[in-house]
Amino acid sequence: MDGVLGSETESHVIMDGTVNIFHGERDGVLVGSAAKPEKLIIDTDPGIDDTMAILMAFQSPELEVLGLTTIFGNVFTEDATRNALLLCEIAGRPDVPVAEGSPEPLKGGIPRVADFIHGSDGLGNTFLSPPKAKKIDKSASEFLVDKVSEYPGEVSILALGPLTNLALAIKRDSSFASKVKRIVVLGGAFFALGNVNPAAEANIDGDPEAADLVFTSGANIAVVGINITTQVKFTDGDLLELRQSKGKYAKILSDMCKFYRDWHVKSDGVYGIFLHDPVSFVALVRPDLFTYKNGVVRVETQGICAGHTLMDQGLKRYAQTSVLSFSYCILILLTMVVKFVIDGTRATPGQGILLLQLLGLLMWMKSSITSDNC
Ligand SMILES: [Ca+2]
Repeated sequence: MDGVLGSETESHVIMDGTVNIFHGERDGVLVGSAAKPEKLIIDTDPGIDDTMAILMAFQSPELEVLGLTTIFGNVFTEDATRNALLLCEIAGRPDVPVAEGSPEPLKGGIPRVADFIHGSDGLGNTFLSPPKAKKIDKSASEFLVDKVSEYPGEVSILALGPLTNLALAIKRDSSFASKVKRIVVLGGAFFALGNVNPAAEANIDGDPEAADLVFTSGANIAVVGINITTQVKFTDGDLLELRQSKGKYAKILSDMCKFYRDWHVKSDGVYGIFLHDPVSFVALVRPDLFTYKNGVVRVETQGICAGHTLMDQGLKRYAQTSVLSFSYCILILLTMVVKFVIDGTRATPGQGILLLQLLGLLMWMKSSITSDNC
C-alpha cells in the first residue's frame, strides 16, 4: 500500500501498513512545538534555494540547528562555506558552526558547479560582503560523525547538495547510519526526467558513488526528488509580491532570485522559480503533506545513465536477482498532498503555491521576523 493520507484526521504518514517514525501533527501553518526541538544539521551548497531553506530552518522553533556543513554543487565548496557563514550572520546566528566539506566527489576530479543557475557567487550575483565568522577546524564529515555520536538517535540531517559529506561520514564511522535519526535528501528523479540530463538530477549527478553509498547504508532516509519539487512554482507574481513587501529578507531574496528566475525562463520556460530546497525543508518539518513509496534505490555510477536513481518498489517478482534485491528500503516522496480544508473544500495536489502560502512560507518571506511567526 502506498503511503497516501486517507483523511483529514490522519496526521501521521502511513507506509506499508505501519506508522512511520516521521511525525507531522500540526495543521495549517508551521507553528512552534512545545516538544523538545529536533536537532538538525544542514548539509548544503548555498545556493539561492538553499538560502531560503536555511533561513526557514533558523526560523523554526521546532528545530535546533546544530550546524551547517558545506559541499560543492551550486558553487565550489569553498564558496559554499563562505555563503553558509554569511547566511548564519544574516539570520542573526553567527554562533552556529559551519564545517567545510569535501572539495571533490568521492572519485575525485573538479566538480561541475551550477554557476549558470545561481550566479558566480552562488547567491544570484548579489556579491554580498564577506562574512566575519570563520569555519570551524573540523571537516564536515568529522562534524557529522561527532554530533551524531554525541546525540545518538537524535540528530536529523537535511541534505541539500551532493551526498559526498554523508558518504564520508558513513565511511568514517560504521555506526553513523544507525545512529543518525533520519536523513531527508533533496535529490534524484523518480518516474521523471532528470534536470542535468534526462537520466540524472543535479545533486545525485554531482557524486553518484556517494549517493549510492548513502542510499544503501541502512540509514532512515526520505528522498525528495525533482518529481516533487517541480510541483511547486514560485511565480513572477509571487516574486513581485515578495519584492513589494516590507519583509526583513524580502529585498535580499528578491535580488538573489532575479538571476535564478531568468535561468528558469531560458531553461524550462517557467516564469518563476522552482523551490527545490524549501520543499525539501517542508518535507522535513511537515512529512504529513506528502505521499510515499517504500523501496530500494540504487544509483548508476557510470555510462550514459550515470547519476540515474533506479527504484525497485518490490511490486514484481523478477526472474533474476540484482543488486537491488539486497539493499535497504528507503522512503521516496511521490506527491505533495494539499490536505488542508479551505472553506470546506479540499484543495487538490499541484496547488503548490497555495500550499506554500498555507504553510506560511510566503508570509514568512514577506514578514519581519519574530520569534513565532513562521
Ligand atoms: Ca542545494
